[in-house]
Amino acid sequence: MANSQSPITNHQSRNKKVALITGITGQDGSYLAEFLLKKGYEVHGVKRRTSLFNTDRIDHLYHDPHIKGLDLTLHFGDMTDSMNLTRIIQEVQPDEIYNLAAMSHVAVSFETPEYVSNADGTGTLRILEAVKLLGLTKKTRIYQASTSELYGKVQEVPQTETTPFYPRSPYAVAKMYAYWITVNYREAYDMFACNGILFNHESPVRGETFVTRKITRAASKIALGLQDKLYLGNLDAKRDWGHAKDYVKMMWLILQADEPEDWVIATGVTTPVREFVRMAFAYAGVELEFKGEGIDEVGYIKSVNEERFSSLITNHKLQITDLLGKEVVAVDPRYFRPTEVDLLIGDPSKAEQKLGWEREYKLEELVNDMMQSDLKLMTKDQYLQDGGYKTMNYFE
Ligand code: NAP
Ligand code: G4F
Repeated sequence: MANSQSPITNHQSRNKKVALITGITGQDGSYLAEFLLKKGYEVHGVKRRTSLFNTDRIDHLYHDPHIKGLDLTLHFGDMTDSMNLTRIIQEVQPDEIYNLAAMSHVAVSFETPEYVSNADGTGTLRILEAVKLLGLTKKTRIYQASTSELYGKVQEVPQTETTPFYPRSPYAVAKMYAYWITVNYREAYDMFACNGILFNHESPVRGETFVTRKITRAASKIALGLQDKLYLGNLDAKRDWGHAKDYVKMMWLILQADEPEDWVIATGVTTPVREFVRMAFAYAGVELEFKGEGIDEVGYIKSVNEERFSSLITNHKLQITDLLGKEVVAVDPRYFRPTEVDLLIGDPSKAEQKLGWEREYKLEELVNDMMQSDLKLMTKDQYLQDGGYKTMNYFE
């Protein structure tokens, strides 16, 4: 996709609901844009100026900007720029704002703490204050992308809307400010502003450095003979993983409720990272076993289901006998965090009862969706290599 264009705000004449999504180029932003366009919304998104195109996830939703009657319009912007955000909101006059933009990587937030507090914390204030200053408090409903990271060193199992917070990273602390400033504007100015406390959700377009995607990419490459080993950090951490497709629907439902409230969105099931690794390899017919402890723990290939493996990996470089016994997973302490969140498991009862929250994807289906997609992607790399082209190996 080329650069974004000046906004065309023709919604008043078209009688459509108008949504503004910050973070539209991210995992959730792309699924949400697709969902809202299907619902007949006029969708506007905020994207950052980048030196390379960063719109891969939404290119399929976009049309030539010179064609009139666009449903999707992109605006250059940044969560750290109040004037820019205020101008966009004034031009778009949204019925709904979904504030998804954030530096969302927990480990990276330890290295960029000041920036994270500005973009993820104060950035949320900028949105709320702009809506107030522009006199849109009665018109515009606001969804704030809050997170299960707020529970951090968990004070209760499972976590609910009333579980006390104990954030464990600069990211979580910034998101805690964003959570409370959203509650405060709701109470102070009678705004329809809500927090969705979403537990981890993943997909084939999950960022490559989050653990699930790192695993499904590596399992695919290892099966194809394009990578030797996957290095991970804490294999014992447990997460409540769902599919992003299911979760964006809840963002929308939260803004359609009768009253503005805060909601836990989770599956109620928790799984260790090690088990996710096992499930990813199992998709390709590869059975892993782990041995050793702590930083000496390794995962090796115990057996291969030849029929399954050969049906998926048609052009494998390695013989199945080469794979047996091979160590393919190891621990690298560089992926440990200064403070870790050991266990997350949400109780979604309130959303189930009051919003009718149902999930289409179970964990196994999520893993299968991601593996199917990454195997296809990596097979493309293999064809390129076989054709004499160079492909990059990213170290995630
Ligand atoms: P993501 O894939 O990392 O997307 C983040 C989006 O924010 C991207 O579009 C990114 O733009 C944009 N962004 C980052 N900094 C910005 C800035 N300063 N100004 C404007 N845009 C900026 O994250 P996600 O997984 O879709 O998550 C969406 C939101 O939900 C985030 O707020 C995240 O913290 C929160 N959340 C996520 C999960 C989860 O499991 N996925 C769970 C709970 C809460 P670029 O494309 O240019 O980088
Ligand atoms: O995939 P992760 O990086 O996700 P994390 O830290 O749970 O954060 C994600 O979910 C939050 C919701 O709870 C969001 F708010 C946030 O924006 C983000 O989307 O790590 C998951 C677990 C951690 O315990 C981590 O220590 O996996 C562990 N892990 C083990 N090895 C690793 C690795 N994580 C990463 N990224 N890379 C590893 O090599």
